[in-house]
Amino acid sequence: MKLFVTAGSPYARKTRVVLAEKRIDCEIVMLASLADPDSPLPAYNPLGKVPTLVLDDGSGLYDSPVIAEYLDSKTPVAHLIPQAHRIEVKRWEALADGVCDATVAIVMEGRRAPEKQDNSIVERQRPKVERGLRNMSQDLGDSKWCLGEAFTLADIAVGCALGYINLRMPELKWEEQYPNLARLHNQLLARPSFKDTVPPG
Ligand SMILES: N[C@@H](CCC(=O)N[C@@H](CS)C(=O)NCC(=O)O)C(=O)O
Repeated sequence: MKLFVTAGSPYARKTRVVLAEKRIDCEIVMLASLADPDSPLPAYNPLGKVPTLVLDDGSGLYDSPVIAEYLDSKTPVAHLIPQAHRIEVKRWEALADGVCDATVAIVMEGRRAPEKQDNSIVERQRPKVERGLRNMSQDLGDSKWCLGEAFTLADIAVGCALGYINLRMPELKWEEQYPNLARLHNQLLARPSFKDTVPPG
């Protein structure tokens, strides 16, 4: 198997963390740019996005929730989507990924030429990030992990979203507002799977 990623993608980071937690061997192909006209991605994923997992039979698998679930089903080591809590875990993942989607939209708008930027996009996306963080904090409460005592894909998805916000919107200073999310993030950063995949500044 090989996994196409970029260093900054929070969705790709989620799948890299899953690989590490599950101790699954996989070649990581780090792409420098997603705009390369000779990108290898469309051969495996018509959407041309990372992450894309290429299976041993040459077929492509995407997107990150599908890859994470596939990898989790491959080995019983460190079960990350407990069957009894599957929908709960997927709901956390959808929230975390949605926060990343809104953050990506803000970043992309900021990269357009100043005269082409549309502030209404930022105004629509920013509350999604803010409400998402508030919701994560409320649902986490005083629990050790998102689902209580068990470390799951929910924690991985939330940790990747928090790391991405730190990279792209450091002005949000969510750690001050939500100390329980900061505690969760620090717990995650103590794990090699997270430490080894911190997006470059
Ligand atoms: N929902 C997808 C989102 C993947 C995604 O949007 N990846 C971005 C990088 S952060 C990408 O590849 N963008 C390139 C493009 O849209 O052409 C997932 O969870 O895998």
